[in-house]
Amino acid sequence: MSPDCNQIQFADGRALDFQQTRIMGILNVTPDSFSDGGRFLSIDGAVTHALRMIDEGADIIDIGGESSRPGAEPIGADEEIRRVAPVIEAIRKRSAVPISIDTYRSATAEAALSAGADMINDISALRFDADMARLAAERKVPVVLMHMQGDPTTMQSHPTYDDCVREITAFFAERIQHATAAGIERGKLILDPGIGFGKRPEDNLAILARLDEFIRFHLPLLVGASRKSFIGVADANAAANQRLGGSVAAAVIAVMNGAHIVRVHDVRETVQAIRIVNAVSRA
Ligand code: YH5
Repeated sequence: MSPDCNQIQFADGRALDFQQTRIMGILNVTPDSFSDGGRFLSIDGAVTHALRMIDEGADIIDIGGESSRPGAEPIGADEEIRRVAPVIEAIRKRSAVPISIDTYRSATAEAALSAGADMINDISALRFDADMARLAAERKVPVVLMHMQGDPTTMQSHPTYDDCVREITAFFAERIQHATAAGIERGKLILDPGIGFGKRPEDNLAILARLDEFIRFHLPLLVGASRKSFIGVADANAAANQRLGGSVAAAVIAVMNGAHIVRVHDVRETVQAIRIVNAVSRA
């Protein structure tokens, strides 16, 4: 990858360029997201949803088997793999779309890569599983390094910062060092400030306002604000399914302030909004 991060390269030699903003569609594969009436996981439902997001313009599908919502209960790697691997295989049969695995467990990432995933999205930035960096280095896959204060079970209990953006900047510098020392090529790294992960509402707003400060690393920036609670806070605690307008606004601001990839639930609406941003910036 060039120093001004024009693209990321997958292990098979394919690349994703950033001539245009890239849309990462969220695919939650948890029993509550695609269930046949409760406890069972529907592979078909998840695959159908992925194909729909691809049709709507998603450039990457990000698959997660464990809810990383604040306070959610962790599951084991075996259950996580059982959820995501069949869905990855089924999408891979039907589409060449780049697939990202949203996990902090190396066993899950390894199974996902074997099933056909192309990149690792690690909300712990290689901190929670000591084998993750080695796996990423060996497989030569792109890796998202996301900032989080605390861990998913406790992160929203009392997040505090002097200066959130400065602390995230220092975190990125340290994590890039860690990743490259483990043998991951610098050009495989993608940085994500981790909106909603141990952040107060004002921290999330500051991240969006000052996203351009992370451009200094000359690495692609990923932002995931879609439907997160700070959007509800700005609208009388709007429910998660009532946050489309705020989510699209957050994606637009992220792109205007330098994001290369936005991670979203509502692909069609976000693609439409981002096309306008890109068209105006070229006008
Ligand atoms: C992210 O930002 N987020 S999972 C709470 C919500 C809505 C959505 C209703 N994985 C990110 O999407 N990976 C997640 O309230 C992520 N960046 C990256 N790289 C949390 C999520 C969500 C949480």
